[in-house]
Amino acid sequence: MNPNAVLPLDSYRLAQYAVQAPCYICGEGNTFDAEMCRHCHAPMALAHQSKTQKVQPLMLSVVGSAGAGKTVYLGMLADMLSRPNQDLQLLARGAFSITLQQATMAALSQCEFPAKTPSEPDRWNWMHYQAHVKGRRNTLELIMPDMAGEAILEEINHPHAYPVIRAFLTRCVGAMLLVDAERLNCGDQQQDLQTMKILSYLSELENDRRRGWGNRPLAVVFTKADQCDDGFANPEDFARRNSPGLWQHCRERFRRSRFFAAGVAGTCVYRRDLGGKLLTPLRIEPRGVVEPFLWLVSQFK
Ligand SMILES: Nc1nc2c(ncn2[C@@H]2O[C@H](COP(=O)(O)OP(=O)(O)OP(=O)(O)O)[C@@H](O)[C@H]2O)c(=O)[nH]1
Ligand SMILES: [Mg+2]
Ligand SMILES: [Zn+2]
Repeated sequence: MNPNAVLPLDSYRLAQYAVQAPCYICGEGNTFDAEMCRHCHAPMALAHQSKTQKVQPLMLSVVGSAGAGKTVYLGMLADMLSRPNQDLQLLARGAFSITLQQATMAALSQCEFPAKTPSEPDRWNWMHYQAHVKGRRNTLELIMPDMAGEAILEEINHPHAYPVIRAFLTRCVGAMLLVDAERLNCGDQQQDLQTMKILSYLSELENDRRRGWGNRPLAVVFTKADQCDDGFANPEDFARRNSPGLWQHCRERFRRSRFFAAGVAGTCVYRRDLGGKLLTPLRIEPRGVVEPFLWLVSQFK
């Protein structure tokens, strides 16, 4: 060993760990190199990206019970709006924002629906997009996660079970509430009750009348309307007849709510599979997908 050798000290590297990076969703501190927030599991890329931008991103949520069609809807919406020359064009920020679109379109192109969203928040897909709206000078920054319906209902039944859901829904400026029209049409009361639970949870999140959910825009979207044309004709009337609890809640507690109907698939058939019967879309015929989102975005001046 040479006693005169100069060894560089690496301990200065530890200094950067002393400065905490706040998570964009829950605000808690994390190390500068964390990939996901250790408190709520939201990607830390959201915090790093928003620090570099002048405009603060708007957070929009897509809520609904398990199997309501959130993943299919969001994946198709992202795909439709990523094409140029439209009233609203979305441009992904960060490769992670494209995963949901990629997985959904890959499944649909093979005549399959995408897999169920896992309940663990660290496995959710987050979408961070830059939105160019025709006739508008400034672009908008939007953040939308694809949350699992089971996790949403677990948080509602046991508040604080999923801190990321509570933190996100508290800070959101608007929401799309997806409701399974096919199940409602079959007289499934659970769908109505679960959506009423979601609305009650939202309205109790913030007491302030002006800032609370009663004053935030809410697009109620009847999904799978391709399976019951009734929904497309007049979504509000469909709500009044098939989901009276939801309709009443919206009228009384959500001043800025509007009803829509959407469908992604055309004809669907059941295919026998090892696990039993599997619903297979023979054709993809998106209808009414963009309208609720355009309305929601138009609510932010
Ligand atoms: N006919 C028809 N079926 C649909 C449509 N969208 C979804 N589905 C059916 O509904 C199922 C659930 O859709 P998802 O998008 O995975 O539902 P989700 O709300 O993300 O469910 P979780 O991930 O459990 O919260 C799909 O596997 C399809 O069988 C649609 O537009 N039309
Ligand atoms: Mg899903
Ligand atoms: Zn967090």
